[in-house]
Amino acid sequence: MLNTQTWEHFQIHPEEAQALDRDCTTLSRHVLQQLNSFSPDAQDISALMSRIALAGKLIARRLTRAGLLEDALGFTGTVNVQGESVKKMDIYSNDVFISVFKQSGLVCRLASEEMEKPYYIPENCPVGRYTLLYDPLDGSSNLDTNLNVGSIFSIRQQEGNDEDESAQDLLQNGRKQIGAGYILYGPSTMLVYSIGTGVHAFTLDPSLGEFIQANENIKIPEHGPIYSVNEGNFWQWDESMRDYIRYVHRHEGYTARYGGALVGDLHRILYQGGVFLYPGTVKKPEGKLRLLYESAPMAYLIEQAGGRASTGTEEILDVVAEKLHQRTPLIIGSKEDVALVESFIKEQKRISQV
Ligand code: AHM
Ligand code: MG
Repeated sequence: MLNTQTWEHFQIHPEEAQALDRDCTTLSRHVLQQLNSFSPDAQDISALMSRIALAGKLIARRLTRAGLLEDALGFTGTVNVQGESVKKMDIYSNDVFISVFKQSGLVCRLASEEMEKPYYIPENCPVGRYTLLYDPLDGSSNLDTNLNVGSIFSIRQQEGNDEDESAQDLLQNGRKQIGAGYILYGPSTMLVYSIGTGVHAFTLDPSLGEFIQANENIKIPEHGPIYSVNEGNFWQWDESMRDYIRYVHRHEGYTARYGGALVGDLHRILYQGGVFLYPGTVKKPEGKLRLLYESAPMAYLIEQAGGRASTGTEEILDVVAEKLHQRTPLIIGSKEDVALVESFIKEQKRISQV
């Protein structure tokens, strides 16, 4: 932000100068400021974030026109490694990330929810010693009705052999992440990221083609009114989850919000406070969300904003993945609300041990 002294250098009105200054706070400038350095590592992370932003712009551009294009929406007719039907936009978005990182010299390996095994970019190795993990289009079933979707990303330092297909080095806890964030494709496109120095949000200005700073150092409220969960799964939950939901039904001050896309649902909670839950169900005992591509990146971000993420019994960031596409129950959001959900889980455990 400009101080009065700096304004003196502008020939325009201070308010205009301030707006201009804000417009110039682009994502790449912000990343460099955060790292407080022009070292090669800082340059790499800044360039990496710019590439992620480019992926976001490409996906956003296609999404805004998808309904008008002949072949953009609908299913491909195939199923992914998780046994889920794949949408054409899932594949497009996955390919966008690969494409923007090819010949970038930044990322040696990409691991995505949509690919059984990591994708190596040999020409980037060993220069690019980072792995990017991502969910290219989270909540893509929302596309059927033109509702919000998102992309989730996580950056890790690569530790293993470049060509080791089992990617054993990724089977570590979420504290190994060096950055994470998401892109929300809503009424406007927003990119929210953290590289360990708080959580910062940017809005895409389509006229400039740049992500411009919207909020810096976002702090999630300690407690909030929102609970966000697919209540249609009530019959499939453990009794502790049902008890929690009964509790919010019977107390004043709660409001339900569930959009069916984690990025949008958590974005609202980041600003307004509350809790998002995707617990285990009868059909999916480990829940639906994937540890490495969804839960761990979101946990990293929410912790940076002062919130918490838990499986119900363990911090999400402490969970060591056993396999690449592992799922995990997720309770994430404001500290007090996550603790309240956990208290029901503890109580249920106590009762069952008596
Ligand atoms: P996806 O990555 O295959 O789109 O699945 C993840 C999405 C999340 O965005 C969302 O929170 C959840 O699935 C919704 O699941 P459900 O329809 O079971 O409520
Ligand atoms: Mg997803």
